[in-house]
Amino acid sequence: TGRLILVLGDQLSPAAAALRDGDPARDRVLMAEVMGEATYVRHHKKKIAFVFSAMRHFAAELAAAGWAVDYVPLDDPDSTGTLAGEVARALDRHPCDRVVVTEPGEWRVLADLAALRNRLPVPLDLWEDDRFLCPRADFAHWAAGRRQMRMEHFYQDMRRRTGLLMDGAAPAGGRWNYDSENRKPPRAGVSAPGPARFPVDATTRAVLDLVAARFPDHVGDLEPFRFGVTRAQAEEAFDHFVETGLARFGAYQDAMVRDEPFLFHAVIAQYLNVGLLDPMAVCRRVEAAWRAGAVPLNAAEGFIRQIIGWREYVRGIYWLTMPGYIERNHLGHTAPLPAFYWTGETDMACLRACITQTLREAYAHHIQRLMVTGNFAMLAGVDPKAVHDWYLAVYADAYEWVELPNTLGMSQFADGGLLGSKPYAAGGNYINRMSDYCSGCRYKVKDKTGPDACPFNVLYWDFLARHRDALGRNPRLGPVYRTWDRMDEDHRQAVRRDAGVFLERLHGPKRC
Ligand code: FAD
Ligand code: DLZ
Ligand code: SF4
Repeated sequence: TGRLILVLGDQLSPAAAALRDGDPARDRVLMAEVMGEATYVRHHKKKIAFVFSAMRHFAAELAAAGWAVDYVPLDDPDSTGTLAGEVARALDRHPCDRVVVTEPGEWRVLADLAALRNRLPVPLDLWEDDRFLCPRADFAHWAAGRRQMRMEHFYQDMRRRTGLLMDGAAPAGGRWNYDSENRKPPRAGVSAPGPARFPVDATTRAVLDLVAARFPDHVGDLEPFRFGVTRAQAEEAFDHFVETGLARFGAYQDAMVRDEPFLFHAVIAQYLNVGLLDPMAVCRRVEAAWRAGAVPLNAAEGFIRQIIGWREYVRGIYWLTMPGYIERNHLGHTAPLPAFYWTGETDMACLRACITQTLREAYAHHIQRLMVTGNFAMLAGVDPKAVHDWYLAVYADAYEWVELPNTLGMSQFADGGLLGSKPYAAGGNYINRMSDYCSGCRYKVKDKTGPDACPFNVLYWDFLARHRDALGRNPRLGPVYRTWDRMDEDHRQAVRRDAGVFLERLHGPKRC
């Protein structure tokens, strides 16, 4: 009677293991839009629309390729609302020998499927997701016995393993990492090509209407909707980036420019994470562009490092440490997330710009996520779980396996340094150096204390002083603490007083 192949919303690739192994003449595919997945956080409306439309287009492609596809739309009146419930219900409709699934990307869904396994009349097989370049077992092996895990070491191993940007046993150009060339501040008037934009077809139109009707209380602007929703469109979007953005990707990787939300970034994580692009294929293409002389090495290396380095590294950490990781709160932060994270209504221009663009586009680039919204939440002592819920909800590319280590570990230091060696904390100077936000702000970035001082300036030093027990022995913070200690006592008191007043206004009394 064949098998039932469950294809999840982020497994939209014929190369996903369970599908690759299937036989259209014998097996049946199940795909289901379910309220459970659409509401486990208040996902951005654009994110839900992107996932549903990409699912519907992929189902149509599978059907055209000869598969029997059982597609359960969100408004199916008999839907159970959960993936597990839909598998059980599909088996009633179509008896099968076994259920097969490519391993889900999130621990939560894996636990649901493991529980379902005990209730089903037929076996349920989970296939390793080999769309990733470093299998979970290999990461565990790499991590075992290391006193400290560091991305840079992992990345060098991945370069050797994949052969990307290698000349024999040596890294292309003689160095592994060209990050020091990737910190150009924004030039005045720099204008970027922006990502490829796609028209809304009838399938997407129906999804947009569904999302508008069913998720009115979710965050973000649903329209204009410009994401690609098929493999062909995702590839077109990536080609567009290689041709128009990649050459300057490296140099301006850390820069932030008002009214340029995408700058020279690829804006492809949403495609990679649902399976519409393949990580190894995009890296090969970028290496080829460098070898053909079309882009500089610092751009190609910087891009490839994000994919075979950071992306694989955070996934390895996620599976190595879950389910405990999500509970970590090394700095003991308990404050609520400020309400302006959901509206953008704040007079801090950098936060206003990053949050407003996030609500509009379901996108912000890495430095905006890390050094503006993430940095502020950490300096303000926000509960890392609340920060995690926000990042998981607001970005079109957000899935827990990649979002959680980036948020909890990299941006909030809630894992105490497992993922990165020191907190990414910074005052206004950093934001001023890397962006043009401060010139349009009511605060003065040069003021260190007083009514007009940039809040990042007082919060930064207050954070370090508050957490001296947890951070004071970190060798990478030694020079910073020495600078604090050398400051005049009156100044230090003024900083702490101003920070206290600011935090009390932000969170209410007794929250800091
Ligand atoms: P580019 O800057 O063009 O980079 C190219 C690709 O490299 C990305 O598409 C992505 O696949 C990969 N990449 C880059 N940095 C990272 C990283 N740190 N971790 C993993 N992959 C990386 N990325 C997600 O895919 N989903 C998330 O939910 C997510 N949440 C984040 C939360 C925080 C607090 C931070 C600091 C970062 C987060 N990132 C996340 C990483 C990164 O910000 C995004 O991958 C990137 O901004 C996506 O935009 P892009 O495609 O234009 O990336
Ligand atoms: C993100 C998402 C959303 C919004 N909706 C669905 C859905 O209705 N059906 C589905 O199969 N998958 C959806 N997804 C993706 C899942 O949440 C994803 O498979 C898990 O988070 C595991 O990574
Ligand atoms: Fe942000 Fe401070 Fe600059 Fe204002 S002055 S934009 S709050 S860094």
